[in-house]
Amino acid sequence: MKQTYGKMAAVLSLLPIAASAQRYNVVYIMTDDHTAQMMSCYDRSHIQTPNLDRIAENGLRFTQSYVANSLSGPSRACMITGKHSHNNGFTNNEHGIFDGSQQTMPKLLQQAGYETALIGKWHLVSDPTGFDFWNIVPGQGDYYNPPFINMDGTTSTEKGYLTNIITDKAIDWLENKRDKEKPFLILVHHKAIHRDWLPEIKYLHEYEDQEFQLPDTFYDDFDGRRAAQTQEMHIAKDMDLVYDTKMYQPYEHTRLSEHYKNMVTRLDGRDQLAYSFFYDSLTVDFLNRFPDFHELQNELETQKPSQYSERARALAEFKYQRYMRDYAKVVKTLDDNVGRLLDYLENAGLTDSTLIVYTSDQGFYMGEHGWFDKRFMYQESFATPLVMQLPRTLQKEREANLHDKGDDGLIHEMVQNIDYAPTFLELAGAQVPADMDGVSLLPLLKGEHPKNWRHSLYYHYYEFPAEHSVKRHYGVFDGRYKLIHFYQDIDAWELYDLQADPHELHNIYGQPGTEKATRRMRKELKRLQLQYHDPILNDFTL
Ligand code: SGN
Ligand code: CA
Repeated sequence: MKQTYGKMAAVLSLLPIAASAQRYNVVYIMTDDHTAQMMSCYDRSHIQTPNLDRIAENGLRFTQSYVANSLSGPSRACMITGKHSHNNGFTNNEHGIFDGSQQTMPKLLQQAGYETALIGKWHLVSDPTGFDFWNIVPGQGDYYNPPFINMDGTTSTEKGYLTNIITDKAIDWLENKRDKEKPFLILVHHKAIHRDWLPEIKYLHEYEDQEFQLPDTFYDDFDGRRAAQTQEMHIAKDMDLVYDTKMYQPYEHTRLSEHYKNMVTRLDGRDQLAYSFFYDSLTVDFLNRFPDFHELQNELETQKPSQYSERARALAEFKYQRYMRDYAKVVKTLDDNVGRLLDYLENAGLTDSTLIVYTSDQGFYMGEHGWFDKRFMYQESFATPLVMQLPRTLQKEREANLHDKGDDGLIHEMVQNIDYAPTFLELAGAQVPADMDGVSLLPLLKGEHPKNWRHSLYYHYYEFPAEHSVKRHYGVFDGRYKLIHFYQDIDAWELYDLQADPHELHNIYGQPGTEKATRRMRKELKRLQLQYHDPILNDFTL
């Protein structure tokens, strides 16, 4: 009898947690192109991001967080469906229209009694479905005085800087628009830190005294990596002097100078003056320093990086510093705004019952290999930052689980953006559909280390031919070895041992001594393609 009572007490003591689990809210903040190298809880070498770090300090930081396809639209589609690109149908930005009639996590949460909202960048072409409220920017959105598409199909232009406006709208929905009787999911999707890194006017002068450290691989020649040799995302070679580095001269036309003018002239008179005053004076310095910039740029475009002359290197490094400074400014406004949203959630008494997630749609290159942009399965763009602040009861459950071991707030298991949907569903007490490719992260959040956790990740990138010229590829990563196959107009295999070669400079595929690792990784790749039903399997015999 005593024993039975003990068991009952144990069951009863679980009830409040189970019941409250039904009501957890989710605030999901996703930026665009924000990479771990520019977030101080991941990497302290460049800038400080105190508010983003606050989420990790109060909660968790994932050290092995990856995307399934390193590009905006596809990444968003993976996140919202919990499925790899070939299973949700949105494989690339250029030809896709997201099929909004399919099963999605927000729809399933609605069915579970949640109120759902989406604010900011959507980028999936069709109108959002599964949201009680949405207010999105068209396409990539604009940083200055941005237009928004409303649910009735009308467009309104808002005054101000996009990152601030998205946060205002998110807070307004949380405070005034939602049904406070219901648990909620809000997706706060920023355009920041997307190209061409236009700063908020008040931060124009930030980071101007900082010299950013050049990555060791800045002058990489891509030996042994055929697909990397033909990319067009090189700071020295491809970055537009006007559009990207903002060295604007009225009579100097570049491929993207008109595009640039259209963006900057969105600013109101006084702000436009402040903007022009700032960048014009930098342009004057630039012209004094590089009167021969046409010839130097020509050298950057035609020579191997390791062969650049000293003057050409100076121009390449000038472009790098401009890029880093402007990117850092855009992060600064973002960090402020995440802080503002966290303060709101705290003051509104919502943190106890809310999971707060911060991530990006993919990582980005900050000069590693000489690059900007993303797309490749190499670490900087395959990985994406992921930090979470847990609802109080869940945090307590975690602490109880980790009681003897201590909690360093780090999760080292391999996770992927297809896992968010199952996680939010399980957190809501809803059924996770069997056809989702991702798995719920809830056990990891609770401090468990499931023995059968995945030991490898699958990746597939499709957007070629397209801007930046990154060839199609798929691959597998097991935490140490990475096997990649570039295909379509190329047939090139790459294998890296990240333990020996963390910067992925030495493609060891086909080299003596790698036979065993290659066999194992090819087998694993095939296993994942079968598991996820990737039709590419029919095109290649592995
Ligand atoms: C735009 C950018 C590209 C970028 C893609 C995809 N060019 O086309 O540099 O790779 O978006 O980015 S721009 O001239 O318009 O700035 S994504 O994050 O949306 O996938
Ligand atoms: Ca992006």
